[in-house]
Amino acid sequence: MALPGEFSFRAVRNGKLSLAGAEAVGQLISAQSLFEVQAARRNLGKSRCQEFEALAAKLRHLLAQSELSIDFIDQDVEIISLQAMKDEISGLATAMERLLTQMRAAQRIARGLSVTLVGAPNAGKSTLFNALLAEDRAIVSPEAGTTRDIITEELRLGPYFIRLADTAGLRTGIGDIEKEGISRARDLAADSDAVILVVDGTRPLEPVARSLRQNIIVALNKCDLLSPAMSDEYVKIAGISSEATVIPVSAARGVGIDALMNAIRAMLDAQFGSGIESFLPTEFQLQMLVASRGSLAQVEQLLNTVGLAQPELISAALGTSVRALSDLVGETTPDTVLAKIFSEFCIGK
Ligand SMILES: Nc1nc2c(ncn2[C@@H]2O[C@H](COP(=O)(O)OP(=O)(O)OP(=O)(O)O)[C@@H](O)[C@H]2O)c(=O)[nH]1
Ligand SMILES: [Mg+2]
Repeated sequence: MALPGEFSFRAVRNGKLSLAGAEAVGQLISAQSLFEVQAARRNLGKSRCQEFEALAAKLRHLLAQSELSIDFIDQDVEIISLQAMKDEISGLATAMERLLTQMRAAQRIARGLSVTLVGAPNAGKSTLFNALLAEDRAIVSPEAGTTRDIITEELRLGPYFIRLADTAGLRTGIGDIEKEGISRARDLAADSDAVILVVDGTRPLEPVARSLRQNIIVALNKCDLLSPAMSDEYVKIAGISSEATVIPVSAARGVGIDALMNAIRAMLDAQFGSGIESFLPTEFQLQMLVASRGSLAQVEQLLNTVGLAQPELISAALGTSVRALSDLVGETTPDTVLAKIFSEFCIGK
């Protein structure tokens, strides 16, 4: 019987497939969303590794300069000036940081983002939840305290897969079950990538709903019962931050739902947009880039403290940085790492 990932492993061993390509095959097999499928397909393309290879090439060039400085240390020849070295390194560090940000954002998108509806009881959270899903999912009633448990459903929004959550209405002075629901709602809101504060525009804002952190979109609900002037007035009186995006909606009538969707999309784009077209790294690949960046930080520190006086230390750190990148693209990956990568594949493949 074939071992896990044996065929991809043979392809890599025989130079038919790059290691990054094999990782992309693995990502494709385990993909759970369209985003992951698309990212894995992009990763399969050869060009995806070029960014890392270009970085590695620049690092190798600097390493060569540093090695030359060791050979000529007794003679008074300057191979590369301190300033030139510093500039090169800081350029590379910036490029790596940018890649890291994009790759982390891509990982977050792949895992799915969370958007949570919170607000006072009866504000219309469950009605809005149903309207966003275009499905009669959560129970809606005129009774305050209808929703207790957190209800989640998946929702597709452009490139994002979202776990949309409906929660218990936030209020004080109630029974134990509802209290537990409220505490869960608060915890979830604190961990969410975007929070929608649903407020009932016909009632004063509950103070308990004000103490939420940033990343908030205010859905000013029941606007079917309000004139536009009343909506504006509400925002002022309720003391909603002028920085918050306020979208008037009528969850019951389906008004303003598209505008709300667009606001959510914009909030997610601001945080994760850089990951949409990015290289989606495996955990190993991300670790290698972090390691490479870490060694570069050591080089920066050396340059800032002893300058070029100890080129052998600079060479060592540059060497470590290059090796991490080579591991990332699979030029020099040790057998233990290979075994680990392929063990996560299904039999054969
Ligand atoms: N007029 C009007 N009524 C609405 C609107 N949205 C919700 N309602 C009504 O408001 C009441 C409460 O709605 P729910 O969606 O159950 O409110 P909730 O925020 O989930 O309430 P809890 O789960 O108790 O915290 C229901 O009677 C809804 O029909 C709206 O846009 N306009
Ligand atoms: Mg509810």
